[in-house]
Amino acid sequence: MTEQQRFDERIAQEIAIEPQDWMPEEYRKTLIRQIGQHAHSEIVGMLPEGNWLTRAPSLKRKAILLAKVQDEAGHGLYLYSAAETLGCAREDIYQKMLDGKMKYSSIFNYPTLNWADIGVIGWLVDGAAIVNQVALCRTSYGPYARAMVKICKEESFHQRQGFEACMVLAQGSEEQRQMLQDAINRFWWPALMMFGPNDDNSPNSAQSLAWKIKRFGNDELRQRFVDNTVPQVEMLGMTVPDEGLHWNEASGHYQFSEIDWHEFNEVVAGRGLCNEERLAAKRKAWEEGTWVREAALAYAAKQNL
Ligand code: FAQ
Repeated sequence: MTEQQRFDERIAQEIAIEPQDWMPEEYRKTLIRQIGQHAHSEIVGMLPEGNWLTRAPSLKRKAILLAKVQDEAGHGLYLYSAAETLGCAREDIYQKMLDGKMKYSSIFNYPTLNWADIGVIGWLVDGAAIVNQVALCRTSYGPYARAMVKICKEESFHQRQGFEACMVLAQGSEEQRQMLQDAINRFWWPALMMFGPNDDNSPNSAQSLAWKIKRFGNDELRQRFVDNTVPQVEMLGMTVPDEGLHWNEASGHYQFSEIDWHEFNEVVAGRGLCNEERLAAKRKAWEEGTWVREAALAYAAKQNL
């Protein structure tokens, strides 16, 4: 049996591929790309929420937000470790992100303008991330699948705290209710864009599905998110900013309008509202952290003497 046949058999039998196993070069490259982008998303994703750490409305909310942002750093670290098992160096893929040569999720290029945005990010953004990541718990590469299990548990807590923060606003003053609706209006479509282009325009999907890196297409997961979330919007007494949204009796799903793909493509190409600001913040942190990395390395070298 050739190495390729052994690999194909493992994929067919749902046996995880592990770092020491032979794998096609393209499989390895696709995983480094996806896991790397996923890791970058967690790290850049700390910025929009970090913006509100000093302005959270109470000590309780500040403590929760601090823990959530810290979890995101942890998720980034697991994911960089998972990527490294494929033979890449984290410094290298991190530098690619800083140079704009590797992507991170489009969602983090939108600004967080008011406190309701923080509740809505937990509820909608983590909610969308969970739908995608629960599917990835069964991805074919072992270290990625295992990282997803722990990450999903933490994201699930994030999603609930986000919904709870939104519930408080929904039961608050008229001004608070308007703030919540405004945040939903701004984050609804970007959250739907997190699932990527339509399947017809998704160059990586067919091969990633065949290799079981992806378990479902982008459209199916996006639909799952809409079906889960519309009743939650209604429960809050809020509305979805989509006049075309309706329940389709025949399909058993909510039908929604076409996404603004021009906006999606612009944001992914680096021309979103906050792309420059996000990368500038990460470059500054990297440069200003040089002495910390040097000191840590010098300390480690001394310990090994
Ligand atoms: N933004 O052929 P496809 C989080 C790119 S959750 C930017 O469909 P693929 C938690 C795509 O990379 C967010 N780029 O690609 C959190 C590809 O570009 P390339 C992170 C996007 O990979 C919550 C090209 O378009 N989650 O961070 C986007 O098969 C709250 C063509 O697309 C993950 O990364 C986009 N939205 O499917 C943190 C999940 N969509 O590389 C803080 C893992 C597509 O060929 C606060 N990733 N692109 O130049 C995946 O499941 C997949 O990579 C998809 C895209 C579904 C995102």
